[in-house]
Amino acid sequence: MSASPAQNAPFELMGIVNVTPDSFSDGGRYLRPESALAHALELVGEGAALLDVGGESTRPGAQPVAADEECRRVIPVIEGIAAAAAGARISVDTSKAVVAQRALAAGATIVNDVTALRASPEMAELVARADAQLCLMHMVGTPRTMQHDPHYEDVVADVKRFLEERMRFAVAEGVAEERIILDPGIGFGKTTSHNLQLITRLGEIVALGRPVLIGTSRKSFIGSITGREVGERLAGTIATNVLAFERGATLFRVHDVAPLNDALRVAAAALAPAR
Ligand code: HH2
Repeated sequence: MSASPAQNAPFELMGIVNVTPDSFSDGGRYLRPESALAHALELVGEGAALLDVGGESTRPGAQPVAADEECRRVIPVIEGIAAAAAGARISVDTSKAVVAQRALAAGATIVNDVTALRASPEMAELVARADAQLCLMHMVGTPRTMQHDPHYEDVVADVKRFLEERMRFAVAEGVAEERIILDPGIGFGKTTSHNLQLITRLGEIVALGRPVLIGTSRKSFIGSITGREVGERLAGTIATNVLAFERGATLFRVHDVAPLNDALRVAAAALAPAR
């Protein structure tokens, strides 16, 4: 039985489509456009309302990829998903305006910029002109440096202040506030304790008034708690996403769509009387 998104579900699943040789959990698996497309359509069948297509790994220590190569990886996949009209919205996971521009022309409607508009000066204007949705994520430094002894006064307050400032910047550049999604950036320049504090106190980020997206899927803090390898972190992924949902997140960026769809539907049903 295939699992479609529940009607009026209070959450949406964003299926991860990594068209990269080096992503931390599925690098190299979907490098051919045909396999990435088949995987994307499978995720829609499992209940993904959004697909996040990325051509550059952001794992700790990852090397940057040239824009041409990133386009070569993601554009055929975005075109394929759009042509299949599978019913999922397409997000492009990029911090380069040229890649975002081509992705939007190919059928994407969301730009997921892990640098929150700090990498490409033209990105804000491009998003504004296209009236695309924009995900602003918190990260300290760059993927190459972010895990070098991350330190915060109060991680939740610092992340909240950063997201507030980035949202103000985006709006000043012409992006409609209603188009903005916020993401605390789990694993991006954070220790296990920082990640756990962000999940537990996620309500403080939700209080900023925009939809909150969370990406814990298979990340290393789950491994550091459970001792599990990357392919064995589904249970930890479910636990963290259910907690984030209970605290007000509505968008969940995950590799394993079907089990997360079940888990969040049950959590939503259980919490419905209290909401
Ligand atoms: N995490 C990853 C990549 N992009 N975007 C948002 N908004 N939030 C996240 O938490 C997030 C993200 C890292 O995960 P993954 O894509 O699986 O790995 P890699 O960056 O190695 O491709």
